[in-house]
Amino acid sequence: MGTILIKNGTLISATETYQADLLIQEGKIALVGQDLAAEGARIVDAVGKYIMPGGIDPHVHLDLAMFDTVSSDDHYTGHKAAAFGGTTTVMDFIEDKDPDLSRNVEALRAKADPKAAIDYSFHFNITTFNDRVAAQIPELIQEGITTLKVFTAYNNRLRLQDGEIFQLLRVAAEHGMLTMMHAENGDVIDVLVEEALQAGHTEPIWHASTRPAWGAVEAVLRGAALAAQADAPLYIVHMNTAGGIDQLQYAREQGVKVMGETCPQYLFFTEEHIKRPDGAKWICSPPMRGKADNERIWQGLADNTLQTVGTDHCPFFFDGTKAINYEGVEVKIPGKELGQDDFTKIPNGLPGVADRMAILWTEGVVKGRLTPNQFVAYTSTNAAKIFGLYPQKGTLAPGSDADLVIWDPEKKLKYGVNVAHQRTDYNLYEGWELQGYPEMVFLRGEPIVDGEKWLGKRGQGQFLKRKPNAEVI
Ligand code: DUC
Ligand code: ZN
Ligand code: ZN
Repeated sequence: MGTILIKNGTLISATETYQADLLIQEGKIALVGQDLAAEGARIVDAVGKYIMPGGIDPHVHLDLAMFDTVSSDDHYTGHKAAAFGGTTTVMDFIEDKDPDLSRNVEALRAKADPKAAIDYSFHFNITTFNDRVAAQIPELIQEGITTLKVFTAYNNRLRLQDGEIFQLLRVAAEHGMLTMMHAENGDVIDVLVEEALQAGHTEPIWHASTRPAWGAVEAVLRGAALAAQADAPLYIVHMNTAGGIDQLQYAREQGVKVMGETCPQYLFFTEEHIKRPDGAKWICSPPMRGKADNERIWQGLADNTLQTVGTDHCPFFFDGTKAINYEGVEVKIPGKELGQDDFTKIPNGLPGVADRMAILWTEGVVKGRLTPNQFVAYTSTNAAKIFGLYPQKGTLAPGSDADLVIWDPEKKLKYGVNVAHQRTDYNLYEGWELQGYPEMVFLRGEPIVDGEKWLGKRGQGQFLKRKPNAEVI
């Protein structure tokens, strides 16, 4: 493994910005300092460029079966897309289909390990809770899995009852594990969906109308209250409402160990997008809301009420009847058209893993809503801390994995489906003018992206065994 010396760049961490050289040896950051020299090293000149820790996206769904299809990025294509966008670690979710929990881990690893092109790990969805499950939860730590996800929606499928969530929070906390929550009100959603279908409503907007914002607001507070009563940490995924951020802020002010993630789609889009003729492109759960929600979520990032920006990357084709070319092969995967006559059949999810960093940089940093240090905290460092990967990941310190991005802050481009490497036929940010983009991306010291060139390989990504007792920030 080569020695690489990155000269004259500006390093950006979650707290500081400073000029330094950075030496990479054996896949790790060996030294950070002034005027470094290393015999035989490959020199990369980063004058005028920023060096940041590789992005960590704590929330993606690759190769996820949904309705009569599957999310269209798998553990190779999704990893490659992530890498081009500056992300070097992703975390997706294991389903608990087999009552022997470890068999589910084996099954997903068997699919993902040969394909993985960046480092990755899994959270574990707990959709059935009983004594047998409770007894197996601590065993997941040996597999390197320290995070459990629960749902307050999707009745009779994924949802746990409040009492079950309370018990799970306690079991998790006892073993230093973190519980994550999808916060919506499953009971209300079921009633409204039934009524909408009875009334013959078919359009995409009914997806949003049947999942009212208040359900998320109430469920965020419910989650925080359960966490407080269980004396357990909780991480609320994909926060989409102003009221939810208010509840998060309130609970944190009361000392509850609750943390929040939002996703770029909740910063930019509203129900108006879902009303467009191609509105199915914006269908995900929870849905986009209004402009006031966008603004409150930005505010939650600006004032550090929120902790991370993930993506919930779960792409589908807009028109899965037509093939696209991916790495020279024609690929066609059923997508949003499945729901053209019934909003409940639109596969839920959006592309985003490739878009996250560049969009957040232009809209957040360039437009003055976030500092560059907050950008690093939200896209990398905080996730490393919360999910037990710090300081191996998420920082540019000596001894850390040399996962980093050389970022060109001057690069201007028109973004869209032809720029992002996501395996789908559309991009939510089509035509957006961006400033700032990854120039080179390194995974454990290996360049995997160099400008337009893909240097990564299937199987190069490592499964990360995460540690329990991670920070609550
Ligand atoms: N929401 C989506 O839209 N898709 C996948 C899972 C989720 O929570
Ligand atoms: Zn969810
Ligand atoms: Zn999700």
